[in-house]
Amino acid sequence: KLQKPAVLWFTGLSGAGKSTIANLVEKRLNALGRHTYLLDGDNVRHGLNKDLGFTDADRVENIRRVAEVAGLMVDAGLIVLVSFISPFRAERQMARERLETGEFVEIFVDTPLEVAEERDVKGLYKRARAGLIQNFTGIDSPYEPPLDPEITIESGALAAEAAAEHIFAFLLDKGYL
Ligand code: GGZ
Repeated sequence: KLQKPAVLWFTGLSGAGKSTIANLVEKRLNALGRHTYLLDGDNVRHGLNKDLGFTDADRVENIRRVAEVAGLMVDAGLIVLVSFISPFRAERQMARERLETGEFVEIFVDTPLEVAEERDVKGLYKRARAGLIQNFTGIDSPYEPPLDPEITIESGALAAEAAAEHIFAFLLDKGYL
């Protein structure tokens, strides 16, 4: 293989900074000539998964399909960046088990609820608090933090660029690049 395929699986609350960091990491990988694909709500929830909402059952199915697609892309040799809340340990574990040892890099974007809610870039937390959105992660739907992620980003403290740098350094150090 010309490059070592892998899934960089970003998990964390809405507004934690997953997609911002994933985009920066992808740019760095592309600058090295690595072929990548970034799976996120924008390109999956409007198409493949447009039949799914935010009940527990729908999130489980959302992540199951995302894990399958990420696995197929790894079979094709890509470095796949996955950016979903992916709130449940069991489905993240399923995604890990779909792959070979070392191919799954779990990145916990550990932004506290208070910080994400304070930022509230899209006003979703405010709407959830007002009861206008149901099953909102961190408000009335659970988030199960990873117990043993490969990387933890405390993005309350670390700016997105620094977080991307940290992840890139990990990939270099562990022989992914
Ligand atoms: C959580 C919701 C909800 C509810 C809409 N709960 O900040 P965003 O807007 O851009 O990211 C959130 C996104 C979460 O979708 P995921 O596919 O990542 O979730 S999961 O992995 O749990 O399936 C948010 C928006 O969708 N959003 N309603 N109720 N986030």
